[in-house]
Amino acid sequence: MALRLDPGTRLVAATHNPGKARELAVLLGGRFDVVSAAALGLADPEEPETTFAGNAMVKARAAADASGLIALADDSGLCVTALGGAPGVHSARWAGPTRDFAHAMSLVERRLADSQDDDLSAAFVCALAVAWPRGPVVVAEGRVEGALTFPPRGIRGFGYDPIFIPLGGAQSFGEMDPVAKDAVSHRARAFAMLEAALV
Ligand code: ITT
Repeated sequence: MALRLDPGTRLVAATHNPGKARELAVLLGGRFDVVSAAALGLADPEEPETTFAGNAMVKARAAADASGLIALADDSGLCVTALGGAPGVHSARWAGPTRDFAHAMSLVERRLADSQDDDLSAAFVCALAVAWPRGPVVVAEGRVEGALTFPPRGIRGFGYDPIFIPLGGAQSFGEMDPVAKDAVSHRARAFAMLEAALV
């Protein structure tokens, strides 16, 4: 089987996160026939792994096998240097069952204060995996370095975007135009690597 994605291929975007789904749709650029996990009624699988790549592969595998379609999954998060890489693969969990990111961002601020470390460096990491039904899976990881800022700035984007300023930038991801975020984001970098691996 050729590990390539021909234009027009039917794909399931295996995420239940609307912010990610929006960004993935832009990256896929209308080149594929994309159906959402929600539209297919796919379950939100457990994320048992300790790495972004491991979890992305689990999510893609589950969606591909359940739907019979090629699946694209994303596992991502914010890694804070002074917190030993937390929240990392637990980034969604820090927002609790109601996905309250105002709470998650203040938790990051409190944990930083507790650490008494003034290092504000952090990175967003994204692993994207493509799985073929009962077939192979390909994964790629992208990363963007930056620094945290408090209080949160901006209302664009999603999740932890308002507290993250990419290296060399002046605006937080929450303030940046979505096109500008896409030009440097962990998700866009993972996507470029995935495309390179698939053609
Ligand atoms: P799916 O598993 O259904 O894709 P999820 O939100 O549970 O959705 P993750 O387990 O990968 O996905 O959680 C990653 C969290 O990290 C996500 O909920 C965001 O809050 C945060 N995150 C990832 N990428 C981000 C980005 O580009 N901007 C802001 N926050 C981001």
